[in-house]
Formats: sequence, structure tokens, C-alpha cells
Amino acid sequence: MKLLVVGFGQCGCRLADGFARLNKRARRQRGIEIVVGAFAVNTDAADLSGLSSIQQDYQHRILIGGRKTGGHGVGKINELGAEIARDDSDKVIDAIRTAKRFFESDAFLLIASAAGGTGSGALPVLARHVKERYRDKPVYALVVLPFQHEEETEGRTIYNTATCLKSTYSVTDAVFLSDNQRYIRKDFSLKNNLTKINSLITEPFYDLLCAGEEKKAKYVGAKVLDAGDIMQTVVGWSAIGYGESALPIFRLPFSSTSFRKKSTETHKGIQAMDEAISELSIACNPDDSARALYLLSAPAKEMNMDLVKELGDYLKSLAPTAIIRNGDYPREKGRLNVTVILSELSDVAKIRDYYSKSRDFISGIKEKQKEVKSKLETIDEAAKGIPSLLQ
Ligand SMILES: Nc1nc2c(ncn2[C@@H]2O[C@H](COP(=O)(O)OP(=O)(O)OP(=O)(O)O)[C@@H](O)[C@H]2O)c(=O)[nH]1
Ligand SMILES: [Mg+2]
Repeated sequence: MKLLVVGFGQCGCRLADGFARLNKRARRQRGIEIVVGAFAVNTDAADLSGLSSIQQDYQHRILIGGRKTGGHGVGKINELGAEIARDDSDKVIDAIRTAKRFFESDAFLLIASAAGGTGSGALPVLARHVKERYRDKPVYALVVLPFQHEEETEGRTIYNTATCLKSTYSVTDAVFLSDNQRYIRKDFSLKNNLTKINSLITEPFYDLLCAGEEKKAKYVGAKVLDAGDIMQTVVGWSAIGYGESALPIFRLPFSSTSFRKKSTETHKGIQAMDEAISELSIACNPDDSARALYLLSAPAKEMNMDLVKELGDYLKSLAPTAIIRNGDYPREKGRLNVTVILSELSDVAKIRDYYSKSRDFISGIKEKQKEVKSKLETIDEAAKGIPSLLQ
């Protein structure tokens, strides 16, 4: 599958840069293309110049809101991010439209963090423009959720997240959720290592996008998972995960056909799928997903139909009501990887929580505004009878 990727705000632009890097890797290691254009859109000029893989010209690194923000961001006010995106939407659409290989893309992937100002406001606005203009291509969003400590210290974090999620969901075909907090569960030091978190966010897309683009027969699976399968699966709230098991590089020749080998492979496969599910980009219950897919990637001689079937049965047991698509991708040496997508999730507790907390925040703000208004009225009252100098 070939994507056209657009990042908004600091987080979105860095992740779009990450997708541009995945494409370079696919080209170098596998001789294929998975990202036909990568763009970075921001109100912050310094952030745009800090990127490394997106082309440097102003058609790929797009500064918006120049006059309103002076090139310094919108300071977490996502209404302002949305307003600027509305004003400058033509600039962004024109850049995308004139991209050299635009027509080769199968889908759009728009990326931003939900808690900031620029990306959170701009993503849904541009998603709507792109969707209206290109009705035949799916528009997917990848939305990054904030760390817990950000939610605790700044009320605006939850409000921005809720408004961004609601708006994005209503105008896109699917929303991949990536929760920053999940990446520091096991390794808290990652909190200060956004680069590492970003590569954990983008990595699961690598094999998934490559599998359907392979041209060499030896890398084409028995059952190819292509753009069509992905588009049929990815709908609504979605999570993606990735797991890996190491395989012995050398085997004793007599063990190659034994039943033990087969059961070891199945075990490794289930282990990788288990990891993929427990490392999903957002905490969710597989039981709530209506569509799912898995891709098994391993050296050709390590894969067999039993293994693919076992993995399917296992996923079915976790997501019994989901329509499950699958594929195999004969590729990696010494490793067995499983990529899983759970899609069309009917419930995600964290989103519900953002919405309800955000309602409290809104009523708190209204209360505060009322209080300020009545205090101002008291002061105006006290000023009655005092002469003004402005006649
Ligand atoms: N995973 C990840 N999260 C990031 C990154 N940069 C920022 N964030 C998160 O994104 C949120 C802040 O949003 P930013 O993307 O910095 O904001 P912005 O869209 O540039 O908006 P303004 O700076 O307010 O104009 C916080 O929750 C951060 O933890 C990044 O590179 N990777
Ligand atoms: Mg910023």
C-alpha cells in the first residue's frame, strides 16, 4: 500500500518525517515505495527546519499562519490552530495536489498529536478538505494521545484531545490511536525520548505497507495482504500492534521436518501475536472490534499454512465477532513478526474518559466566566458617579 502522509504540528511533522524514513528504508532494503509523498505543516518555523527526511522546499515543509503567529506556534490553543488551517488550507491542498506521484497513492494518512494547538486544530480541518476533494481515496488519521502527566497538570490537554478526537472521527475514514503513555509503561526513561517513541509508533506500519508492494516472486506470500485488504479492514477507531520472536538462524538438518519444529514455530507465532496484542497502540478490548487483520512475516521456510491458521484461530478467540483478514510475507531472516490491526472498535474507554472529563472542563470554564462577569459588574457598579477623563 502506498500512502500520502501529511503531519501537522510538532508531533505530527516528526512522525511524518518518520514515515519518510520508512520509505527510504523500503527503497534501500527492498527496492519498493510505500510513501509517495511526505509533507510537514506547522505554524512553527523552527520545528519545520528540525526535520531530517522530508524534502526541504516550502512545498513539502509548509509554514501556515505566518502573520498570525509570527512563526512561533499557537501555544496550545487548538481553536486558533483550526482557524489558521481554514485560512491556509489552499496552500496545503495545492502542495499535496502537485506532488509528483500523487496519483499513485492508495490513501492519505494525516498525523498530529491531539493535545497541542496546531496539529490538534489543523488535522480535522484539513482532513475535511482532503476528503471533500478526493472522495475515492480513504483518509486515515494517526492521532497521538498525551502522557498522563500532561493531563494532570494542564486542563487544556484533555479539552484539546476531546475536541480533536471528536472532529477527526467525524471527517475521516479511520483514526489510529497511539497513546504516548503506553510506550513508557515498561521503560519510564522513554518519557524523555520522543525519538524512540516515534520509531515505536511508525515501525508496525513497515511490513504492513511493504507486503502488498513486493514484486519479486520469492517475497510474495501465499496469501498477499494488499491495499484492498487494508482498506476493507481499517474503519473507525483503530489500534495497531507489532510483535516479534527470534528464530534460531542455524538448524540441525534432521530437525527440519520434525513435528517438534512445527510446534515450536506455532509457539513462536502465538508468542509474537500475543506481544502484538499486548503492545497495541491504545488499550482496548479485542472483543469490541468488528474488523481485524494480521500479517505474519518470517523466512519462507519457517511459514506453513498450519501456523497461519493457528494464528487466525487465536485472534478469532480474542475477537470473536470480527471479520478477520490475513496475509503472509516471506521476508525477515532469523525473525518472525506479527502485525495486528483491530479496527471498527465499538468502545475505547480512554476516549469516553476524555469526553466526559472535557465536559467537566467546559462547565468549569462557563462557571469561571460567569464569576468574572459578575465581579466586573460589581466593579462597574462601584465606579458609578466617578467622572471619566474621556468625554
Ligand atoms: N510521540 C510524540 N509525542 C509528541 C512529540 N512532540 C510532542 N508530542 C506530544 O504532543 C503534545 C503536544 O503537541 P505538539 O505536537 O507539540 O503541539 P503542536 O501541534 O505543535 O501545537 P502548538 O505547539 O501548541 O502550536 C503533547 O502531548 C506531547 O507529549 C513527538 O515527537 N512524539
Ligand atoms: Mg508546536
